[in-house]
Parts: sequence; structure tokens; C-alpha cells
Amino acid sequence: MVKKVDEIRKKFKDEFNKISSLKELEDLRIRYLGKKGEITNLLKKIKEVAPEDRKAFGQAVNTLKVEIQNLIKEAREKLEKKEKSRKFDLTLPGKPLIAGKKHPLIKVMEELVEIAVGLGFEIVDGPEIEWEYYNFEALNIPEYHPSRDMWSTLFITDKMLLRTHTSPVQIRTMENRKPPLKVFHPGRVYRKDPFDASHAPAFFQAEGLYVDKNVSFADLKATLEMFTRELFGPQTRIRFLPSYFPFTEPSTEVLVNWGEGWLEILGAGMVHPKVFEAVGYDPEEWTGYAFGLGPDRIAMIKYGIDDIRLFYENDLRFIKEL
Ligand code: FA5
Repeated sequence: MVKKVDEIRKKFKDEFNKISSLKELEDLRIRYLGKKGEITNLLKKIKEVAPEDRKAFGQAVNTLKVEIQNLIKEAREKLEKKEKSRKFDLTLPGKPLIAGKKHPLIKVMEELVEIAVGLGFEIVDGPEIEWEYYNFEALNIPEYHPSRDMWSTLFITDKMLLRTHTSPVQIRTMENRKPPLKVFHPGRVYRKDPFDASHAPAFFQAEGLYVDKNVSFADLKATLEMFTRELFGPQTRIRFLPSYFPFTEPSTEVLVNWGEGWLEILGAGMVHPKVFEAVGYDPEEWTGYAFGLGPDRIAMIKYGIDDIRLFYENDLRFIKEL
């Protein structure tokens, strides 16, 4: 029977030498030390052993049991260390990171700011929730003007609204400063416009304002030409059309060649004397130009997109392609 103990020892050692994981080690422990394991089975056989040999047999089985327990304990410690160090192996290649991409509208806004700074404009800020006075009245837009219509404007109270354009920043800036000044404001605006291929109800605008002595329409034209050339390349064809805004006189809008047709990307003009009066500047002394760009439309032309809604659908496949 003692021979049987040696056989089990040999069998254990063979299997033990092949172990390479904690899971295998635990299975092995159960096979030998578990309730139905080899060692328990051996101890049950003690009845078959001649009474004078029982002591020696019992001792041999116990020695083997302790031997197995020690080997398993040692192996477990080693394997645990190994598995732990594998978790923190800094030399393993890293998982590839999924890098984000800037939204095309943000890219255009950043580009506009860069061009404006290059042309000597200072960047200024202003609120998206605006007083009716700054959005309309001070800009010479009287009560009966259609742009105040319920359908265009999202009123919060009688006197407060989501600004419909970035032009109120002209008033806020001039109220706080003395001329000359040359400022640029990129931001968001809101209108109750139907969401169609070229209109969004919330979109971006960027406002430019230059006030000094002897500013002329030629200065405005040159500035807008530089802007469009920087944005779309020197070959771009643009059109100046006469237009009307209550806060500029004369006024113009600029269209950029877009496939078969033309797309309006901005409104502009010479600052109206009434606007200067509203902020306490003497219209006889000061002159200026202002313009309001439409970054959404600019992005449509730059990226060849024929539907503005694509910018707002949050489809990652679209963003990744640009
Ligand atoms: C204005 O908002 C004037 N404040 C612009 C201005 C500033 C004129 C300074 C003179 C001096 P308009 O409503 O045309 O003008 O809008 C300006 C630009 O915003 C348009 O040329 C167009 O590019 C863009 N835009 C207007 N409505 C939308 C819309 N619903 N969705 C996307 N872009 C729009």
C-alpha cells in the first residue's frame, strides 16, 4: 500500500509540472485534496491495510498530503505574482485609441477667427440671450420691422429673446468703448426658421465691426474679398449684391459660387448714422463698416455639402468623412 502512495506522488508530480495557470492549479488541488480527491481516497483505503502497517501507511499519506499542500501553495504564489505583473506590463503594445475629430462647423469658426486676427480684428464676446433693445432697437430695427415677427424671433419674455443675429455685439462693444475699434465676434444665433437644406433654427454667425475716421466702402469690399479668398482660395468667384439692413447704409450681401448657382454667405454695409447715435458716437466724426458671416453656409461650400441639416444630425460617419 505504501507503494500506492508513491504512485500517487509520481502522478501528482507529472501533472503538477504541466500547470501554467491559477485555474489549472485549482483544478489540480481539487483532484488531489478535495473531498473526492486522491488523498481522501487513499485514507479511505486504510481499512484494507494490515493493522501492523496502518501507522506507516497513515504517515506516508499525511506526508504526501503536506507535500502536495506546500507545492500548491508555493505554485499559487508564483502564478499570482506572474498574472499580476502581466496586468501591468508596460512593454505590451497599447490598444489603439479612437481619436475624435473636430466638427466641420467648429473648424470653420476657428478658421474665421484666425483670418480675422490676421486682419487686425480683436475677438470680443456677447450673450446669446439678449435684450430686445440690443437685438433690434439700437440697431435701428423699429417695432414694425418684419424681422421682429413672432415667426423669426424666439422671445423669452416681452423684452428678452434668443438673439437672431450677432449684430447686438456691435452695440454692446461701442457702448463700452471709445472709437477707433476693430472687433470680431463668433457665436450662435437662433431663429424660428424652418429646418430646410440651407436654413437651421440655431446656427452660427460671426460679426465684424470697424469704426474709425474715413472708413470707406472700398475698405469693406477689400476686407470681405480677403476673407473669402482666405476661406475658399484665390480663384473663388464672389458676387456683391445691393441689399438692405436697417443698421447699415449702403448695404450689400455676398454670394459665393456654389455648384450651378450662388449661395449667400454674409450681409454687410456701412454703419448707419442712427446706430452711431444710439451708442453716443458722433456720426459726423466717425465712419465704419460691419459684416455678419454665415459659417454654416461657408462650411457647406467648403466641404461640398448640399444640406445644412447634415451638420446637426450627429452622424459620426458624416463627421469622419470630412
Ligand atoms: C444678418 O443677420 C445681419 N445681422 C448681417 C449683417 C451684419 C449685416 C452686419 C450688416 C452688417 P442675415 O439675416 O442675412 O443678416 O444673415 C447673415 C448670414 O447668416 C446669411 O448670409 C447666411 O449666411 C446666414 N444665415 C441666415 N439665416 C440662416 C439660417 N437659418 N441657417 C443658416 N445660416 C443662416
